[in-house]
Amino acid sequence: MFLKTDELREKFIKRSEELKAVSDVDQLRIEYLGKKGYVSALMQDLRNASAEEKKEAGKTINELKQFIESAIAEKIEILKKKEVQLLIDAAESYDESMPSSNDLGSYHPITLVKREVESIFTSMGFTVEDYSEITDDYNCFEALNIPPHHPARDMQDTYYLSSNQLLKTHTSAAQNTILRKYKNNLENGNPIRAIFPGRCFRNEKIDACHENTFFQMEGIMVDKDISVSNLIYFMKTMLSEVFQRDITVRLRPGFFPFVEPGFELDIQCLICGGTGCSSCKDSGWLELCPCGMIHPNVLTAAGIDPEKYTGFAFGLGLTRLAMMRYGVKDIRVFNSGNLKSLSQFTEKSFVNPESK
Ligand code: FA5
Repeated sequence: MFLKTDELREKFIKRSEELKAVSDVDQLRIEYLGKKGYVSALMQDLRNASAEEKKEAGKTINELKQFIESAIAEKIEILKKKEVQLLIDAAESYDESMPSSNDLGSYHPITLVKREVESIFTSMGFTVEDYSEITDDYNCFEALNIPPHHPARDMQDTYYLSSNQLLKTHTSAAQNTILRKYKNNLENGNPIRAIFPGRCFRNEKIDACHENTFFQMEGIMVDKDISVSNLIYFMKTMLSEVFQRDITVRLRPGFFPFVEPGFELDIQCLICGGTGCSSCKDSGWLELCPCGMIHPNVLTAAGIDPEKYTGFAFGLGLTRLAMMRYGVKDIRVFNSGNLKSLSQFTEKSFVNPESK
């Protein structure tokens, strides 16, 4: 046993010296401290040992565990510092002789808001996933507990393509693919945490708050014992980070076949302050982020056992969030291609390091 712990310690030190980025550290942590990692395996080996042996070897294993934990924390600190330094070095290498000009272009406000929300969620351990704009009936509806002829399909007037495919009507269409991609995480004792922004298409009647082409950002989290409290915590954190001030929200029951229970999360209209205007269809509220607990049929369709795992999902209206974030009264501005309007946003709200 002593031999094994010493060997593992040596091996760990060697591996940890080879790490180059903060993102690599997690893999090493799982290898050593995860449920199926080396330290657990050592603990398992002790099952048939005598009480005396257990006491002695248990102490040694715990020392090894503590050593690994603190070495990992130290390594993260070192790598973080290195990464920050790299950013600083890169920033310092900009060309001072370049003329300062706005002709270089600016980011679209939806890109800015998307990046902001992405960085909030990645700081909470979520991965950012990409998904195609063209999908099929199975992913967009059936895998989401919406069989053919289900009335919920009427809520999303869909553009079908001649190839039996369709333009995705919501980012939920990626749920099945992402759940499948990461379902092995669960067996290894790690949660699934992912966000997937994307462009959606619906044959909508266009007005100040509806477009036929708009952006959403889906988020999912699955693990043992995930509940509505976790969902509310993440929603609150995201909104307070985006707006950096108190905003009024309301949560009310909402029906979506792929969640149970389901909610509508509305934000009080920031254009009119809740008194009613064309941006919020005179209601004072804007539907922003429907959400709920993932329906067991959706987990089953992705090969995840709903008896063992639960999860939440949300579908954030990114275009509407950008409206509220920048005080844009009419959603049509975003797809207008009007550079005079669109180029205002970068400088007003964000520092854009790439434009240096
Ligand atoms: C959905 O699309 C569900 N997939 C959301 C969801 C995900 C529910 C996960 C539960 C769990 P809905 O059709 O309400 O739901 O659209 C979600 C958000 O997208 C809306 O609140 C709104 O902010 C935005 N949205 C919907 N349609 C439009 C549109 N035509 N123009 C602009 N934004 C829209």
